[in-house]
Amino acid sequence: MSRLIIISNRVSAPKDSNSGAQGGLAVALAAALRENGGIWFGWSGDVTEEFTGDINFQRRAGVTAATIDLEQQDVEEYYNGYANRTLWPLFHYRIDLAEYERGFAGGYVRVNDRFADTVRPLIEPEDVVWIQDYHMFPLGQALRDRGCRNRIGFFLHIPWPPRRLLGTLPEAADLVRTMFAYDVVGFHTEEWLESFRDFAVKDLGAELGEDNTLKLGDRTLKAIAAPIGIDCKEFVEGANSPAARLAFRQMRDSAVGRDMIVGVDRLDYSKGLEERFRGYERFLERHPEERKEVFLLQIAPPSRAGVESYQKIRTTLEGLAGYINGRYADVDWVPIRYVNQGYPRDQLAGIYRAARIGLVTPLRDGMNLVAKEYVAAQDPENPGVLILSNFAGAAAQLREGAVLINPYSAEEMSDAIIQALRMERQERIDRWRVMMDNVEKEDVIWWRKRFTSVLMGTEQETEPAE
Ligand code: ADQ
Repeated sequence: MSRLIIISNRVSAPKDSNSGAQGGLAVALAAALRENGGIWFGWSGDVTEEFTGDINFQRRAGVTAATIDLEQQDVEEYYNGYANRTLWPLFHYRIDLAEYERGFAGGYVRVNDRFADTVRPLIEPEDVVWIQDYHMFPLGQALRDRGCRNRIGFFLHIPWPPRRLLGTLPEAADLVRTMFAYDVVGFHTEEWLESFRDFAVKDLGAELGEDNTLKLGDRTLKAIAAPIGIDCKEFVEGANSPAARLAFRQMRDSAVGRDMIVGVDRLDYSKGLEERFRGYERFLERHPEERKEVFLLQIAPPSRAGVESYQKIRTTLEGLAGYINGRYADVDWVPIRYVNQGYPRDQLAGIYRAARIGLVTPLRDGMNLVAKEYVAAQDPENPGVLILSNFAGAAAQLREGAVLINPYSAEEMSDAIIQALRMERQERIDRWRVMMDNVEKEDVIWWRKRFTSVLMGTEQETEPAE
């Protein structure tokens, strides 16, 4: 069996094999590494004065983690810059926030070259390489340029934008051309895959073959849709753990008979938090009779604080939560509990379970695992209702059971909240069951196997570098 080399911006190999703190993706990738053997390579998260390329190896819970430090300028141009100020907003359809700077683009290529230089000597001829996410689009090509003939796959965790949007990026054609270094390219949904195919065919002149194979020059890649799931079994167990039961009881006690609506998101403009608050406000305005009967718990730990648009969204939300609370709160009731910290996963599961409604309303999201976690945490006898944005990748799998909305419409959000609050228990159970069937079946292990089986089954001769 081939060893697996996983490469991602950050390495989150679990500290111990039972650690649930990491989330499904890290657990699934670590499990793949334990099964196949191999290495998880990436940035340590630390900054060094001058780049040395020294690799720090650590053995963590049966997984070998190999990390390198980057220079401050690398972090500014590659991570805060091209990844999070250029690609992230663009790929989430926010070209108004996307910054196109040659300095960022240059830093991005430089850091990908640094990754390639350092990881290349670790790759043995029979290894299979699996690269994760938008920080690393050109890494496959950089490895090919260094004579790497291994099978290489790439998985994108965020949406792929429509071709006309992508076309606004000055480096778009080059970036997509480099992706033909991969043997397999994976997306969460058919929609993201179609947009990629569209660009490759119409803008680069790639030839579309059977089964979403795309040929450009002497390279052929296979594009697949492989929706990521959660570690459902672990999450259900977590939801029944003592920590979850305690969190559940505490939430129920503090709710004093009121229905709780919960939102859990990284503090990111793509998650539609401003629109969510406005939709909830519309609900309070339209339904005065419900005012003291419900409250919204919004958990939003800050992320990417080094990027200005994230500082702005944080300020906006603080203002909006304060405004809504000021306008509607009473001495014995606050409409929004706005919390900026993270919680251990078991506790989170208890909180999800105590919520009558899970409000997951991103404006754009590759998948959205919170939607699936909310479903997995529910009490099968008395489940809550998932209100889900039509623009989350998760909507493709959960559309039958969720109440789907357009998150840009405050009225739709308000109507969905009232529909969910009034929904009979039997309808809630029926809707939950169809969603849970999917969350159980297409879990994170299923996702990982789907991707790696296609990747490992792909045979392709690559000409050695000149
Ligand atoms: P994210 O944008 O980070 O991931 P998401 O899929 O929702 O979005 O995952 C967030 C994770 O963080 C969840 O597991 C959630 O439980 C956890 N989390 C959030 N807030 C938390 C808190 N306060 N305390 C503890 N845990 C918290 C990117 C893409 C997504 C895609 C994933 C995986 O943007 O679209 O689903 O990768 O591919």
